[in-house]
Amino acid sequence: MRKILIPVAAILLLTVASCGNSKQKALEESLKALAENTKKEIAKPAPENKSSMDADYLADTKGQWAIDAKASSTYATKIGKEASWSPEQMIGVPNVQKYGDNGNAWASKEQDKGEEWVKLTFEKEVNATEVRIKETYNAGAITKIVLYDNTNKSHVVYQAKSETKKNEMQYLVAKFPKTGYKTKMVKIVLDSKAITGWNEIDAVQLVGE
Ligand SMILES: [Ca+2]
Repeated sequence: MRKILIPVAAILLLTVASCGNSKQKALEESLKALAENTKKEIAKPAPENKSSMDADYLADTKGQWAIDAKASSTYATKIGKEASWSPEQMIGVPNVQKYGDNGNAWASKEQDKGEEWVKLTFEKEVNATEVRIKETYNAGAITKIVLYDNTNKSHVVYQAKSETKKNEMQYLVAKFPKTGYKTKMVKIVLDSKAITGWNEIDAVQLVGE
């Protein structure tokens, strides 16, 4: 918008210079209005900021964020919480606020190798009703969610074809009837080949009581 306004202002200035005094005041006022509009444009917050998408989930007393994380592979070159793109980047509350490649999220070693998985552990065992996965880059590659009960038996609670590639942040929310078993471990399977580019995950929440 600013780029358009500046040439318009320049034309108006030239007009003012070649005009008689009678029209000058009106033109000066137009220029003033243009300048004010420009300020308003600049003052607008960035439209990409979608941090509010986390608010309801952060407030959910039945939701837990992961306390431990593992993955089939990682783009991280070092081990642990401090390493960008490590599995540990999925631990805790979401901390990626804008769509894009971000070291505060997990990324696999290769972009489009094929099947990848991540495994999250939560503090408290619950009868689960929902899993929420915050995808922050090249979203849509998740094909399966598996819960493990306290005998380590696996239960598939979500299975789907990968979605269409999304160039925006999203939560994949899988809802299912309350499990008859207790769980505190979630495995997420991704078809990284189906959605080109790194399919990054910022945080995972397990819902239940
Ligand atoms: Ca994160």
